[in-house]
Amino acid sequence: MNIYFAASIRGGRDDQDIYRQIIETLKDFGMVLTEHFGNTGISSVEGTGKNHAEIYKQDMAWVTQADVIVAEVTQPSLGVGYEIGRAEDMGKKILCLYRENTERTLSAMIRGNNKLNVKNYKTIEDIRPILEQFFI
Ligand code: 6K6
Repeated sequence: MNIYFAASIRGGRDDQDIYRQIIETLKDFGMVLTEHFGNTGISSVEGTGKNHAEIYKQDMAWVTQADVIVAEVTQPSLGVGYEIGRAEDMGKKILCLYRENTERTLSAMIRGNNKLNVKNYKTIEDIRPILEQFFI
């Protein structure tokens, strides 16, 4: 099971420790192609050595290769929204995880799309049961 984990980078890295913990849990369900997105060392401004075109090409290749997409959508991110839309068009199974005890409100383009599985969570402890249900 190839899993593409999508999460905000340029949209903001406030939740990076949560991303890291979700990725750790996801690894029990399959191979996480984007494990490095949980690195707490990634900032929203510094690059990783790859140019933008290389990042786009690599990420779209991984989305294509993935069996499922799991996106943390609490922090609004253009890149995550784009990946979700592309993955939907490819017919991928998509889980969107939204942390409900924040000031942020989820876009209607995600919340209102019945092709997506959108699940609210409060704490990291809520993630495993949500994943167990999704990966059945
Ligand atoms: C890291 C820090 C600054 O630049 C980087 C390297 N950038 C990226 N590396 C890999 N994937 C990226 C990068 N920027 C965006 N993405 C993809 O878009 C990831 O798959 C994320 O799921 C999503 C994040 O989009 P933004 O708009 O929040 O950056």
